Amino acid sequence: ILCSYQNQSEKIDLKELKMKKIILDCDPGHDDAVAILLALGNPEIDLIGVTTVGGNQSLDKVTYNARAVLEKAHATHIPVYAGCDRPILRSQEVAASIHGESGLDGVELSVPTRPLEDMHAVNYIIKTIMESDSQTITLVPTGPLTNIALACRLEPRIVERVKEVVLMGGGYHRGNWSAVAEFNIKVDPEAAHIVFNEPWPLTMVGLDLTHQALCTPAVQKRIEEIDTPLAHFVSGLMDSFRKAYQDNQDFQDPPVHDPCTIAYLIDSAVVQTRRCPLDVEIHSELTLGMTVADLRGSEPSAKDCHTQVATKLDFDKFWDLVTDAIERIG
Ligand code: PIR
Ligand code: CA
Repeated sequence: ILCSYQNQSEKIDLKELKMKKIILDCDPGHDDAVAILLALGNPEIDLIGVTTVGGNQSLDKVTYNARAVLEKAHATHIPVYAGCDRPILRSQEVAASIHGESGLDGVELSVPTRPLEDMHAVNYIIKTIMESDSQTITLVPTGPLTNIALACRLEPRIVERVKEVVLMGGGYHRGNWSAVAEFNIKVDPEAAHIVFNEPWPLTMVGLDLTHQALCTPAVQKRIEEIDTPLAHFVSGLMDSFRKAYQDNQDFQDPPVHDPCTIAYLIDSAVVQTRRCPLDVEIHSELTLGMTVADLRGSEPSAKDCHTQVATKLDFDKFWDLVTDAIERIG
């Protein structure tokens, strides 16, 4: 009996070891909310903490939203840390035209029962990375990069300890907040410049990829058929996200950007990538916040190049992961 108990606990340890430990740094945001749910509901991912940053809406609003989404998903064990309330240099610009006044317009939010943690997100990120084994923590930013940039400056040793950074932001062929710049990068380009230029392994899951993650009516029907309060909550989010994208971005169906980062971490076959040098434009007015990818020549090796861009999404596999996560959470 003792022996089988030991084996069982060893198995549990092995399973936990296999799970990817992530900190999700977000600004919910309709698609950030789906990223939280995919991270919670997938067995490969160990969501150890959620940090928030002013972005889609003010810091107070997106922090409340993160807690409300966790509450809705019965995940009050996940700690939430509030971070920076504005960009490093520039004045704040929110995406109310897309996410509304609340940041999660269109649904009724659960009242969070778990209090907000009493530590700044930047300090939490540093403390967690410095106290964990090296190469065990993955950072997943899905908002402006203010917290991550400041963490690098406050404790530069985190850079070589982080396993990898998988972020939603940028794009190599178009923008959504200007012709060439994507919102998360455009609103705090200096922060993005810092994060892209640190030598850690970095995957840019940009608009080239996320514009393939459309929540079509067929996809939304699948979500509704799960028929739990959480599934109807997600469907409600998608209704208002669709309306905003039709009214403001000339899309029929909304692209659900942020969970693509998590999908890549769960199964790298869902998101194809291409290694290439990347940098962020911070000097020009016309192209401010543009993520410039050098796609010339043959693909460099990981040894020669620490950055890569996401190129192609496996649409069916992606939505299988999202619906499976919503189902598992219940
Ligand atoms: C901002 C967003 C989404 C759409 C627009 N038009 C603006 C938010 C999303 O939360 C995502 O992280 C990223 N920023 C996409 O630009
Ligand atoms: Ca976001």
